[in-house]
Amino acid sequence: MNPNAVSFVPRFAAAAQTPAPAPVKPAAPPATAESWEDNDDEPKGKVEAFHYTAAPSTPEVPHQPTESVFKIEEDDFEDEDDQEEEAVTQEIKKLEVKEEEKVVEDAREHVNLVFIGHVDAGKSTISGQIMLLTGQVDERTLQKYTKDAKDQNRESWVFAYIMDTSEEERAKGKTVEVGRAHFETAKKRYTLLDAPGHKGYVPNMIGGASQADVAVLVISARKGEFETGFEKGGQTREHARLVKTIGVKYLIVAINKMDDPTVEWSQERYDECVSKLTPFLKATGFTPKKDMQFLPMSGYTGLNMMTPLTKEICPWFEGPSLMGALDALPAVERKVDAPLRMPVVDIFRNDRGVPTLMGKVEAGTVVVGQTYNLMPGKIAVEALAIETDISKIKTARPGENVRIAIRGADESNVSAGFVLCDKDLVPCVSEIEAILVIQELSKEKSLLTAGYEAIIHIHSTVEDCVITELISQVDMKTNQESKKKPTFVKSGSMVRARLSVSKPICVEPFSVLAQLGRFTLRDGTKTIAMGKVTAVGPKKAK
Ligand SMILES: Nc1nc2c(ncn2[C@@H]2O[C@H](COP(=O)(O)OP(=O)(O)OP(=O)(O)O)[C@@H](O)[C@H]2O)c(=O)[nH]1
Ligand SMILES: [Mg+2]
Repeated sequence: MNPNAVSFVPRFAAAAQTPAPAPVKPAAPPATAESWEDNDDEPKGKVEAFHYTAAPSTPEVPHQPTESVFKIEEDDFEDEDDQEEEAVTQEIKKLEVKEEEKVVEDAREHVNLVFIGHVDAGKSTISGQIMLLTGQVDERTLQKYTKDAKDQNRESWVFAYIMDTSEEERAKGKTVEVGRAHFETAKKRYTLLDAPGHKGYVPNMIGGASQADVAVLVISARKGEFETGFEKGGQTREHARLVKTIGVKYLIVAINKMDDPTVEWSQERYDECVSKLTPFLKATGFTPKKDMQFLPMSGYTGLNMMTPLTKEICPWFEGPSLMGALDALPAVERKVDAPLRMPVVDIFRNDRGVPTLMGKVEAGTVVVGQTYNLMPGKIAVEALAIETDISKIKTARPGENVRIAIRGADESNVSAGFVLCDKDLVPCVSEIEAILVIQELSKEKSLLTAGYEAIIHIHSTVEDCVITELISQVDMKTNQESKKKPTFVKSGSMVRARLSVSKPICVEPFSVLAQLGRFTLRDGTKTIAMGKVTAVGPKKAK
């Protein structure tokens, strides 16, 4: 995701709401000729932003924490030019005084939700609609977006404009950076991540998905679009495989655009999509009813998003609305008592100039006032204050997406990919052993051999790597490993291999902590393999 992305707060003060009834909207939006192009033109611009090995000292888009809890009155700082240390000390004092009164602990589960799927399936429209239906976009803002969309000849993208805020995204009608927002229901709190569907932005998509617990795979039921997005290539398959590898626990498959004139809530079309998708998703590792469910919906009209469908609209569907399905998911299992692991997605200065880490706690807890270590380098840092998208908290538990103001490090010595730990340090290595599931190799490099160079994406780290050894071929069905070392492997096979990374990275074996032990390998614009770390560090002598 874009580490510099501004949190979505069009109207911060909006009260948390229980789902509102879906608004009555005009009929289906006009389909424009360009609405379904998965252009081959390689997208330019912000895709590079994902390679955040070096965090920019001055973010292009200043980060705007939602109502900052680190706010201090102006006269607290008599001399603005004073040493940074002094400013930080003042900050801490202030924080200590106000700590008790401002802390808001919320017992509701926090869930990280990512919208994935082929380009133009409707991910941003659904995300924007959620913001609207949870009362976070006021009428005036919507009117402005309606006008902007009309001016750019993209009337039907009005809800997508709520999430797609950059000029590039609006001009193209495509998400580039992962959009981020927060919403709540009576039962849960959600961080929403709106991933781009275009194949050129897969690295950005991986960044967002790597923080998610639950994914909503958005499928367009519109005539021709389901076919392009799933049957004839498209990003549907790659996204589904990616989220499974990355550690997403539940998949909701939203068959979207059911209102479209080519669909008109047809049960036949819905069943066709479901029956074609099911075998593929099962093969990917999702089991219907257990960790996967389908539902029909329309992001554009808001139908079946917050409240279940009425019989007048759709007499044949008995299931829940999107929000009903999300709220009913079992609580995500969290490793509260495990050693602390929080991969750093970004480090920036908050509005008072205090270095602040952004990331998701994957295991363990972070408590204000305690000292921790940032790896690599074992840099000791103190957690001065913690805030989520909506409130200040004292303890961040696994699953929380937080910003932590720290003392002891800053953007000069810490960047994305570092991991915040307690005394129990995360392994930091330049060699790993892993099981790789080979995806689609290119025509030019159709055989994967020792010496293959790729880019590894693991939690918030992106690094160059090389496959140094193929150890054994693994049978996909039986998991049996060959005794003989393979000299090469092809697309669709599974192999145990050793990898060497250009710089030490923080990883855990998959069996210890899945989130720090799953990765993807990319080569150019392709995801060539997905992997699970089986051992860390140099090869052990036998
Ligand atoms: N009829 C109809 N059109 C929809 C619906 N949802 C989205 N669309 C249209 O589909 C087009 C693409 O919508 P987006 O929300 O930008 O799609 P996306 O999946 O975010 O696309 P990328 O970000 O490029 O991957 C727009 O013209 C939307 O109006 C829907 O439920 N019904
Ligand atoms: Mg989008």
